[in-house]
Amino acid sequence: MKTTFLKLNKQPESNGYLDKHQFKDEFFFNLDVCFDSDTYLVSLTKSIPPELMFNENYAYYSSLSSTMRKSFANIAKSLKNIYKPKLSLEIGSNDGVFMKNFNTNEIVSVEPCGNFADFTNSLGYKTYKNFWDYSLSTHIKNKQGTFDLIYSANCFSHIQTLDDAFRAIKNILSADGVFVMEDPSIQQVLDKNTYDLFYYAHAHVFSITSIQNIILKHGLEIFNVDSINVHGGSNRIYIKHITNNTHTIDASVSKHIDDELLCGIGVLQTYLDFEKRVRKSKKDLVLLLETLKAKGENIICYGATAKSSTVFNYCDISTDLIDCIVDMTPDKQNKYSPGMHIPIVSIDIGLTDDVKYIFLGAWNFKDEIMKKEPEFIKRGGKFITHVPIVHIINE
Ligand code: DWN
Repeated sequence: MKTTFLKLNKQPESNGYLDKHQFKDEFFFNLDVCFDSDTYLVSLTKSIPPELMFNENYAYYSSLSSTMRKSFANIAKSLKNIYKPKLSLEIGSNDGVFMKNFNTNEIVSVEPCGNFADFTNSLGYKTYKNFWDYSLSTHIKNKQGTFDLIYSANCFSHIQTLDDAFRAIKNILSADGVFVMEDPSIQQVLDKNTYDLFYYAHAHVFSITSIQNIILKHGLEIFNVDSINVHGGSNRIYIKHITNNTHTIDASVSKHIDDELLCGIGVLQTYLDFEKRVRKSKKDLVLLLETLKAKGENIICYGATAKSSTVFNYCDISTDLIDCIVDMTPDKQNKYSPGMHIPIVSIDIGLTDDVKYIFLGAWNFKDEIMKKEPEFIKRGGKFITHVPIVHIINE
């Protein structure tokens, strides 16, 4: 049974960076989050058509952050060494940040966003410009057979039709094959009060337990789990056919599931308590920003993120509190943030000497960002975050 436990009010499409003339056509939906007591899956109560979110204007480039480039290079090397795949498949290849660690004849990919699919195809890779589903898996299987390694990062949490998506994996994974998926962890969201992981692109935020509950129905099972420190805390989950005996089930699987159950991820009250913390986080953040603003301080946001779109639209934070958002993504610069229409500029333009406070819209890259701004810190600049509670980091 599904119970809505969090209402994040009217939210825009969180990756919808706008020009002024597009303000009038912007759409908003009530963003509600629910808990399914049968599967323990946490999902958006209602989603929006994927085509509205994942198309040729998608502006999130995975390779822009050195943290993520390193993370993908490391996992690509490790998977190649361990599994020695003849042919690999990546689902959700974005700008090729993972794929580029393979030769063009070693990997194919699926990417629905046309700008990115065209880019990796132009590099000589084979990228199917489609959404991942069972019919596409059959089409690819007929052309290229089954795959020894399938990898998907920050993609399955975006897929609304999970049963069809896992049925497609079952269909195209070779008998000894391994499917590795990595997505944000609901346990980390509960621990860190990171309600901003909920936005339209994120149809779900997974627990290991919920994934296991879903994939068992499709003849698949988890055999290993790594907790990884990206995107606020994610799980890297290794999945095989239940009928396969060459990959032994690691103790990490039961350990993670036991930990999750101990933390209450299977109990509605856990999420009702979380909702109370989210409401307090909103109150505390607005109060802090209003107090600083009343003292005449200049405050900007660092990172035009889907996450900060959720925060600003939930907390009703606009240019009265945040002067601008700085971001190194050219496709986002000189546009406006979704919903609150805060101007997005390059770091050089937005981070002026009179800026005293930076709100971390990309708190998941706190270390990388603080390392990049020593001058700001030296002149007494302060960073603000709401994770795990609202506070000034280098007070
Ligand atoms: O699931 C998703 C995750 C993987 O990425 C997507 N649906 C959308 C996106 O979510 P996000 O926008 O919250 O992701 P990030 O990775 O937190 O975005 C970081 C933003 O900050 C980028 O626009 C780049 C920018 N940035 C910057 O300007 N300077 C990042 C760093 C590290 C920097 O130094």
